[in-house]
Amino acid sequence: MSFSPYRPERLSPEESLARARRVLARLDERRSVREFSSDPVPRELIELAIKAASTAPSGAHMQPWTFVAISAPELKAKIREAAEAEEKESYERRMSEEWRQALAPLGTDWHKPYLEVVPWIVVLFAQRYAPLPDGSKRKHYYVTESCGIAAGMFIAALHEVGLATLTHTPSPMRFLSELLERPAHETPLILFPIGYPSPEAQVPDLARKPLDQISVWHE
Ligand code: IYR
Repeated sequence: MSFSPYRPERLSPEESLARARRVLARLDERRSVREFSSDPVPRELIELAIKAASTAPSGAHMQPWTFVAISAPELKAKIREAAEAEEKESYERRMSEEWRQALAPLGTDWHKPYLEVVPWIVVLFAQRYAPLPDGSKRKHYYVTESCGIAAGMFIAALHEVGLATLTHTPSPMRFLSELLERPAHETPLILFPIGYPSPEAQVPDLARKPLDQISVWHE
């Protein structure tokens, strides 16, 4: 691999601090949304958010992700139907009492109407390896970590352009591989319903943990 110079602009301390506060304020405004508007979202906005996500670092730069973007109404209806079937089973039988209680304050249940309301669903698939033309497999490294970082950047990019999403993980997610006809080396990781929030959207009054509860310092 060839190398080239990397010289990002060095900011003054004041400018860095001002930007750090701005970034925090922007990210702190973001909320996971479960009530969406059906207003259309141009495909280009989704393309750009996927490209932004794909700037994420990845193990050995293997970029082990596939973003499947869906606006086709029939497919969204099928995804909703299959997700609700799995979620109903989970809520009514598979989840432990402890889990159910942890979710109770969020008020979630197995109904997922937003899967049909949103203009777009994007499903992030993790490529566990890459199949090579000779039938062998090229190893991928730190796949879940890499895809997790890309997912975070995707969410931030969507938020930055005024779009809302939800990290939805209908469990188990195998049905997505079948419905979306993904190959065996890809496993579904996160489903993102994407759109503008409904004007009536409500979000729970969550508190973010303060710095002293989420960090430990050695200076
Ligand atoms: N996947 C289910 C349940 C669920 C699980 C967790 I952990 C959450 O933070 C929220 C929901 C659902 O989407 O309803």
